Amino acid sequence: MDQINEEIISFPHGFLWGTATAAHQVEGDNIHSDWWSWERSARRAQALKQEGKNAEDFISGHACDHYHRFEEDFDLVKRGGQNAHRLSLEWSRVEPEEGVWDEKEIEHYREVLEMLKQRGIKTFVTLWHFTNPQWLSARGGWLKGSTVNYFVRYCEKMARTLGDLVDVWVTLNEPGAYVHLSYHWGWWPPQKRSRAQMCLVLMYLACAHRRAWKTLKSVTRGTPVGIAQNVISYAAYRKHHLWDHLLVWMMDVSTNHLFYWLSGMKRHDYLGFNYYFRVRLKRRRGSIFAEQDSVKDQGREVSAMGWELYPHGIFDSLMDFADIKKPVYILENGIATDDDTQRQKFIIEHLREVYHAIKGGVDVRGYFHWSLLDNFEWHEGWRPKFGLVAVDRETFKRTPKESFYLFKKIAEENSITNDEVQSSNAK
Ligand code: IFM
Repeated sequence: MDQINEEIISFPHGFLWGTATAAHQVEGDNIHSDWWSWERSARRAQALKQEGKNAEDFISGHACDHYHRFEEDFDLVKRGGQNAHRLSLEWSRVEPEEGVWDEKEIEHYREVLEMLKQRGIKTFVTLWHFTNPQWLSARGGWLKGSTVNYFVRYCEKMARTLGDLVDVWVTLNEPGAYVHLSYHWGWWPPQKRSRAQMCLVLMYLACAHRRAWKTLKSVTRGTPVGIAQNVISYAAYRKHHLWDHLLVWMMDVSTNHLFYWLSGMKRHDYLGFNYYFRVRLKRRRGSIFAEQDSVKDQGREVSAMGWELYPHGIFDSLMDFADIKKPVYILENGIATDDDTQRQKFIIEHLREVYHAIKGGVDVRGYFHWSLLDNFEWHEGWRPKFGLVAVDRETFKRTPKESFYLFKKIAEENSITNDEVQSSNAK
């Protein structure tokens, strides 16, 4: 990698600039996935009714129709100066029934990846991004050890049929976030609320990654394999409160580091990070557990998700892993907002911090903004807008936002000018 130029914020030669998406959030009509059936379940409908919400706003439906419009979307990627793209394969499409491969869908993904290759765009392919085939959920999903075998079989099939078109494999997306949302807080299918089940699922996911790594390496030798790990920046609410600091340490270890320990650092060719926010922790009154400080009430800048914006957190998270001498990719970083000026500021401020981490010795090789398109944000539905490109919910027309052009300029120049930094400071 080249030297960093100190005068302007310029990134190493060969740096990858891209956007990330996930199949269920953009493709549309993933009728064989557990999310598809959950979105339509009586339990979900009842809960939304009680909250006074319109069920239609929480159904993925045709999503962004990316399944049919991927060519147009990849033209946008190219036009946007991006040289890499991260997408996910939908397991339930390629294996809609246990052991039955849908060759037409595999062919579809070949076309998708070829389309990127033809445009000279590097392909980062996620094998599992939260959704499971319905048949797998019916057998107990990730609470069952047999799921690990099914997952490895699926990975092997994908490696044999698509491996020649993949530059980087991402086995799992945010295993830590998934176990919390699906097995601890019970917000996502299968809506369990059990710490014991959460730990069990995390163990199986770690085992799945370890075995998938071996399999992928044996089929597609030179292709790097890793995960997309959700990293959170934690801070103690009270500066001199030992217990708050202990909680910060415990949360940091259990969410940011534990999965690497369980799966073994040797089984990660690179570190893939998804960074969004900071969490401030304090000890809950009369309990040994942590309570999250409510930032919204304290005038701090938050996104439409209620997440505290804290650009310096991406630097802290990167530096925390600086001793592990591996290539690093920021596989997701983005903001849900209706205010595109806020998004532009977010991009500049976070990239500045990434630059400082590179200067500090972290081998960051690429940055993927979440997301290319305004897409389906899981249980939050269609309200949060994460995209550099707006999508009309009726016509699916794509309209690039100002932030799309800002990102294009940065990607094409591989740097951020002082003017851009100044104008983001003024915002
Ligand atoms: O939309 C999600 C994505 O699927 C995983 N990482 C966080 C994003 C924003 O919530």
